[in-house]
Amino acid sequence: MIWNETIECMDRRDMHKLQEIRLKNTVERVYHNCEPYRKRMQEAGITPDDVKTLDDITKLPFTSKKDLRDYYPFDLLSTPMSEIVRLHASSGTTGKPIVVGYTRKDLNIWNEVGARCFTAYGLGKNDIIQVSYGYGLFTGGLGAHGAAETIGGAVIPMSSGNTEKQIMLMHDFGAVGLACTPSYALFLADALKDSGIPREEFKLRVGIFGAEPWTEQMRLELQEKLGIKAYDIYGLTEIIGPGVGHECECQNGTHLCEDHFLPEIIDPETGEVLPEGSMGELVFTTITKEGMPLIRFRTRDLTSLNYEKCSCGRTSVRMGRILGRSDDMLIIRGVNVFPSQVESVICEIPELEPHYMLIVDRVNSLDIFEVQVEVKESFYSDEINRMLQLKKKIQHRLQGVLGLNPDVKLVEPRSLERSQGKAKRVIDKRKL
Ligand code: DLL
Repeated sequence: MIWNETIECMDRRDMHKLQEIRLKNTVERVYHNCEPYRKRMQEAGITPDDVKTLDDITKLPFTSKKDLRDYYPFDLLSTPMSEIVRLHASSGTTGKPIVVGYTRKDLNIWNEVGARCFTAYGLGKNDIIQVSYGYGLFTGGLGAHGAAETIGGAVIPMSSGNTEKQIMLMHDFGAVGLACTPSYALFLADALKDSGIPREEFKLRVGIFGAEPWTEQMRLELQEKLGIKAYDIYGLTEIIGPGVGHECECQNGTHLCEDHFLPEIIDPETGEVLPEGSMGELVFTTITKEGMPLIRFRTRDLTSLNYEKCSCGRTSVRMGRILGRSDDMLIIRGVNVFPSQVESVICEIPELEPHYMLIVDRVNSLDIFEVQVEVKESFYSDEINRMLQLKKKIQHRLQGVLGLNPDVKLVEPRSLERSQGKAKRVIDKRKL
C-alpha cells in the first residue's frame, strides 16, 4: 500500500523540478529570516540568486551538529516563536542538547511522512499500534504516535520501559504493530517468551524499528524471535524525527521522503559530493520546513543511495543500511571498526544471543579490544573445551571481517545490560 502515490511514485524528472523549486524557496527563507544563515552565505559570497538549479546546492555551506549547539537554543529558527507549536531536543554525549522547533505546518509534514512509513509496512486504520519508543523530548514516541494516528490506526502510547505491562497490553489489546528500537525489541522478545503466553495469542505482525543502527542479521533474528516482519524506520531530530525514511514490503533499502528532505552523499573528509552509489556521509537539506529549516546538514551517518526504481513501484531514492556514524567509528590499533560489523558476525553464529558489548582500552600504549557476547541458554555449559572451541570460532570470524583479533569473552545468557531505548554497546575507556 502507498500513502501518497503521486509523490512516492513520481517521475524522477518531475521530482527534480519539485525539489528545485522547494530548495530555492528554502534558501530565500533562511537568508531573509535567519541571521546565522545569512551571515554564512555572505561569508561564502553568495545570495539566494546564486541557487538556480539543484546542482547549485554545492555552493551552500554545510550545517553541523556543532552549529545547533552554538546557536542554542533558538537562534537557528527561521520563524518567530509565535509560530512554533512544539519543541523537541536531543542530548548528545556532551554539553547542551540540540533543540528543534516545529510550526503547525512542520507537524503536518511530519505526520504525512510518518503515514507514508506506516502504510508501507502494511498498517492501516484497522490496526492497533503499540508505540514503545520513549515519549518526551526524544522524537521517537510522539513521531510514531502522529504517524499511527494519521493512518487512522489505534495507538497505544506505551513509551519505553515497564516491560511486563508492555507484554500484557500487547496481548490483551491485540497490538499488530510494535514501534521501538531494535535492541528493545530483542528484550521484549525474551520477555514475551518468559511470559509463557503462547505466541498464537498475540496478533503482532509488524515491527517498526529504528533510532539506532541495526544489521540485516539482526532483522532475521528479530523476525524469527517475534514471528513478525521487521521494517526499518529512519530519522533524526534535526531533520524532523522518525519518518525521514522507511522500508517497504521489499525490505530492500530505506525509501527517503526526498520531496521534503533532499539527500546528498559526501566524502566525510573533503566534503566533496560523491558519485551516485558511493558510500559516504549522508547530508540533508530540508526543503519544506518552516520552523527550523536546515541547509546541507551533515548527519555523520555513513551509507549509500540507490536511485533505481523499487519493485514496490516507488521511485523515491533508497538508502542502504547505516553502517555506523563517522563519529562512532572506533579506530583500534589503527584499524577502523564499526560495531555493526561485529553485530553481523555475532548474529550469524547460532550458539550466540544477539547481545554484545565492545570494550576498548589502552594499556602501555597498546589498544586492548574485548568483545563480550552472550551464549545461548541451550548451548551454555561448564565444559571448558566446548566453550573454548566456540570462542575460537568467534575469534576466527571476527578476524576475517575486521582484520583484528579481539579477545572474546563468553558471558552467561542474560548477563549483559539490556536497553529500553538506544542500546549502548561500546565502552571506550581510552577516552575516559
Ligand atoms: O533516533 C529519531 C528516530 C526515532 C528514528 C525513532 C527512528 C525511530 P536522534 O535521537 O536524533 O533521532 O538520532 C538520530 O540515530 O543520525 C542515526 O545515527 C540513528 N538512527 C536513527 N534511525 C536509524 C536507523 C532519532 N533506522 C540518529 N538505522 C541518526 C540506523 C538510525 N541508524
